[in-house]
Amino acid sequence: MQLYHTPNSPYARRARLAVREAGLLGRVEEIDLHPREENLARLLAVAPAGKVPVLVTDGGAALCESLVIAHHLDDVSGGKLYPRDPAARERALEVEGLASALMDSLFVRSREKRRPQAEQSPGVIELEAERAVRLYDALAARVAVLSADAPDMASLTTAAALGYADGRHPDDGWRDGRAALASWFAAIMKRPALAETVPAF
Ligand SMILES: N[C@@H](CCC(=O)N[C@@H](CS)C(=O)NCC(=O)O)C(=O)O
Repeated sequence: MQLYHTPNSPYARRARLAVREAGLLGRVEEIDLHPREENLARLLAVAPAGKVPVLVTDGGAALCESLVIAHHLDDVSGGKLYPRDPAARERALEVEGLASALMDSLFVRSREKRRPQAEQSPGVIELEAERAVRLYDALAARVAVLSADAPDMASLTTAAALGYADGRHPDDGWRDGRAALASWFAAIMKRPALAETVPAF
């Protein structure tokens, strides 16, 4: 398999974490497309959406969307990325959804803030900042579902989203008043998969 990524993309990090924690690193060639502008033609050759990550499977399918990629890697690994117990699986899916929504919100706000000043929408920035606060709180309230010892996609998506918050939105101060979430994040960051994929913002 081949995984097209860029080092600072939280979505690509989610997929790269999935590869590692599913024990599939030996079967996946990671292709770094940074700098993006120079490598756009290479990306578009496999991905009409023009977004990373993209996973080209052993069967030659080019999968876009990090969630789709995570599910395929779960299949390939024989179910290493999601709990099997139905109740635990539901809880994990709930948290993965929240973390995914946080990632989207942080990314939208970051992109908005990188536009020329005259094109920025203060309304969008404010809306997304408020959304992020709600989602930090929701994740903090579900910290019991997160694991640093045996992380599933709920934990890996949350770690990728919070790592992106550290890089792009440090002023959010997501650790403030969320000590248990901060402590879990510090613990999961010690795993090799997390350490190997730290973005360089
Ligand atoms: N929903 C997609 C989002 C992927 C995404 O937006 N990737 C960004 C990098 S962080 C990208 O490639 N953006 C390029 C663009 O918007 O043209 C996923 O989960 O994979």
